Amino acid sequence: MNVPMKALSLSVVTAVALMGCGKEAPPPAPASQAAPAAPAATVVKIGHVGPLTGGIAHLGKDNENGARLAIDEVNATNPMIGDMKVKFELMAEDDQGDPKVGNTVAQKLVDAKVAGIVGHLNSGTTIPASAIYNQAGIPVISGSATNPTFTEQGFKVAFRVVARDDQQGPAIANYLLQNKPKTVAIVDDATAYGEGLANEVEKTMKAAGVKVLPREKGTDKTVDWKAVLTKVKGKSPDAVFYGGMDATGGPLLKQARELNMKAQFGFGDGACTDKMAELAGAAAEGLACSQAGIPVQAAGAKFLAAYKAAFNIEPILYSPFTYDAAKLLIAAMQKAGSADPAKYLPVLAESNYDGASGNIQFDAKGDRKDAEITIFTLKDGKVAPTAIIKGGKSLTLDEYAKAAAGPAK
Ligand code: ABU
Repeated sequence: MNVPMKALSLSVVTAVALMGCGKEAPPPAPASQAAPAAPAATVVKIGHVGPLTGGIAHLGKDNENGARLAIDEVNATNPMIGDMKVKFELMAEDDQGDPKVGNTVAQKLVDAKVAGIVGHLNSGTTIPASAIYNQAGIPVISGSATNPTFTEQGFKVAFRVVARDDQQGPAIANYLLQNKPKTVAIVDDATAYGEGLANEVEKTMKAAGVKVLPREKGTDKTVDWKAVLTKVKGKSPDAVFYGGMDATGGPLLKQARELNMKAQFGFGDGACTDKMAELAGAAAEGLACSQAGIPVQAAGAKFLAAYKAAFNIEPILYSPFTYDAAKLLIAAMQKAGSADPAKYLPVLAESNYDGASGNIQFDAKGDRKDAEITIFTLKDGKVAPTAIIKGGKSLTLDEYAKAAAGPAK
């Protein structure tokens, strides 16, 4: 369904002159003497959704920071859409990583007449919420949801700027296969992301002739993995893959080493952060993990410096991607000369944008063309990139930068 321009209800910013330092403001000048009012800016709302509470709130905040930085930067340029002066406003919402809350928040953003959405963080919230955005005709770009279903529903409004789990799963599985495991255990957190990624890893392992043990499961809140791990240890796997986020993966790895498990561990992007060392301590050393894009340290230098200056912390994982997602929405509106989703959506679909995470173009499904996958190992308490896979080639960080495939900004 298309949303007509007038339905966007773009409100007018009221300019408020701050009258000096605790002193009372002088009486207003008579209308005849007043300086001509500056042209008012029209507010264009952009939604961001991710978990801002719970175990992965740090990742939700990182994603939100990326979108906020993009919007603040654009606002500082006195942006225009066509001949209209605009101010972009971020409506940042917490979906707690819960699909039901995600749907409630999605409806809230639709009711607030946002022009576009960056989010959600989790595949399990993004997939159902995308049906609500699709119904309303509002574009949604996720900077982190990797489950293929998001862009397999035929929704013209759905886009992602990271790779998919049917690309990431084979990549991390093939990395683990280099050690020639004979038996592999796979554990997941029963979410759309964790289970879906685990399925992709299992497919690749089985195709390589590896014996895969019956699947073990937890939830996205499990922090006591002892029963699962004791069962797995009894079958002596050479490698263990976990599909889940860092808040649950950290305790899993710590408890595995406490049980003296020697297997090689491999995780996906949701658990491929420096938080692993914080949660698992020395047990995290040697972990192999993947991310569905370039490593954060390979993001554009301008972005990295601006993020640090704005938030006084380093970006964690997918903030370069949510930064790009917000800028993509805005660039499409400006190119289309309209914040009406029906008008700028076709322009967004044809984006050719050089962002902090590299060049972004979408395929017909809304997936990022030629998306990178990075393989990391955890060393000295940090996830360190060992290979960036692009276009079927495996590159070191230096080779990637030299190949001019890197971000332009
Ligand atoms: N891709 C990792 C975390 C987000 C998700 O897909 O659920």
